[in-house]
Order: sequence, then structure tokens, then C-alpha cells
Amino acid sequence: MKTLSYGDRAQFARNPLAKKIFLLMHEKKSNLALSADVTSCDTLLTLIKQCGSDICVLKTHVDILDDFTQEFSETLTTLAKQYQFFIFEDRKFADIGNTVKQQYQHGIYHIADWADMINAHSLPGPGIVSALSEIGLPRQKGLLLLAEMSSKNNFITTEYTQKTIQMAEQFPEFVIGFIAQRKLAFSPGWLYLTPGVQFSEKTDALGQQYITPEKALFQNETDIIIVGRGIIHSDDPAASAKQYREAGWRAYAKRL
Ligand code: 5BU
Repeated sequence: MKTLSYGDRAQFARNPLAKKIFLLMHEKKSNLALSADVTSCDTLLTLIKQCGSDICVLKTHVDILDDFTQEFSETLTTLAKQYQFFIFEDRKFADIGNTVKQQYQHGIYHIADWADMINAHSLPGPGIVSALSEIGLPRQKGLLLLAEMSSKNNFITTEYTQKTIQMAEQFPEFVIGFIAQRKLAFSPGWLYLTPGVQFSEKTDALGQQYITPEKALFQNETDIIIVGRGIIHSDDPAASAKQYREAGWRAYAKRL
């Protein structure tokens, strides 16, 4: 059975950001997210200049930057507009509602000011989503729930994944999709973002497990591949980003 294109799926998304992501992917012909796991702002800026035109999403771990400033987050949003990508802060919120609400807005990072999307563990139950949505929804942000992880021997069970999907269904305006290794439900409005992607299916020394772009996007039918070290540790990040972008688009196009 043929699948709908990203462009066609925009109409099924209930959240305005999700619609924009589907349309950007369709227009830019990119389903690549760069996981910019570097520890200095300058290195991150260099990576954006090298890879920005090839990605639909920039994924950050802002708490690993040694020299983060408020001005840097403003630069990030300017570059996101210039190069046309969305910013995903991989914060993995996991606490009670009252706490995550403050973590989302306050502290050093003020994540709600600059990140288009964030993610959260479903473990604490629906209160975590209600709380984050109070901050994010009026600002047209989106939330991804962690339905699966790429790490070896993680404790997520099939039942946990199913319950995560049921929880997402209670918040169709704010939850835009899942972090997952495979497509999990029929609804074409959800986005599936897959970390643990490289051209060779290996593991790292600390339990990360990789699948190929082809496996994620074609066999497992997810939507966006998240690539970190496959690009940022290569000799030529710009060239590697292009290779992942092309492989990602080819694998998606085969599904249509
Ligand atoms: P890598 O260098 O491509 O292995 O980086 C993967 C990134 O995705 C890294 O930032 C992780 O924190 C993130 N990640 C992951 O690898 N696996 C998961 O299940 C989740 C996030 Br959720």
C-alpha cells in the first residue's frame, strides 16, 4: 500500500508546528535532523553553517554547551529562519507537572523561548503533558513523547510504548509525535523521529545501537532520521550531511 507524502500528511496534523514541519520537509526535500552534540557555541554555529541547508530539524542538548548565553539562543532562532529548519531541544523532561513547567521556562536556558519542540518521558503520566502544554500550546510549540529508545537493554516494554501512544491521543493539539525506532500507529498526523542512525549498523561503547537510514525510513516507516556522530565526527560534516540527506530522501521516496 502506498503511503501519503509528507505534504499530504500536513492536513492531518492537529498542531500548527507539526503542519509546518511536514510542509518544510516536503518543500526542502529533507528528512534529516542533525544532532549537534558539541560543547561550544562556536562549534555549533560552524556545524549549522556546514549542514543547515540540508536539515529539517536541528536537535540540541543545550545543557552540554560550556558557554551558553541568552544571546546564543537568539542567534540559533535567527539561523533557523535563515536556513529553514526547526529547533528540537532534546531535554527529555521526566518530572511532575509543576516541576517540568518551570524547567521548560526558567533556569539558565529558557527553553520555551527558542525551542520549537521538546520531548518528554511518558513515565510520570499525563500530568507532564498537561503542564508542558500550558506553556507550549499558546506559543505554537510541540511535544514529542519518548515511545522507544535506541539504547541496548533499555527498560521500555511493548506495553509502555502502547500506553505512551494512548497518552498522546489525549493531547492531540500539543503532542506532535514520538521518538521511536518504528512507526507505531496508523494515524498519518503523527511524526516519528528516530535516533541511533548511521550508515553501518553497529553499536558504540556505551550501549548506543544504530540502524541505517533505509531501515528507519523505509522498513520501519519513520519520518525523520536523527544523526549525530555520523555527521559531526566525520572528516567533512557538510559532505556527510548531504549523504545522509540523500539516503534519507531516497528511502522515504521508495515508500510513496
Ligand atoms: P549519535 O551521535 O547519532 O549516536 O547521537 C544520537 C542522539 O540522539 C544523542 O543526542 C542522544 O542523546 C539522542 N538519543 C538517542 O541516541 N537515543 C534515544 O533513544 C533518544 C535520544 Br530518546
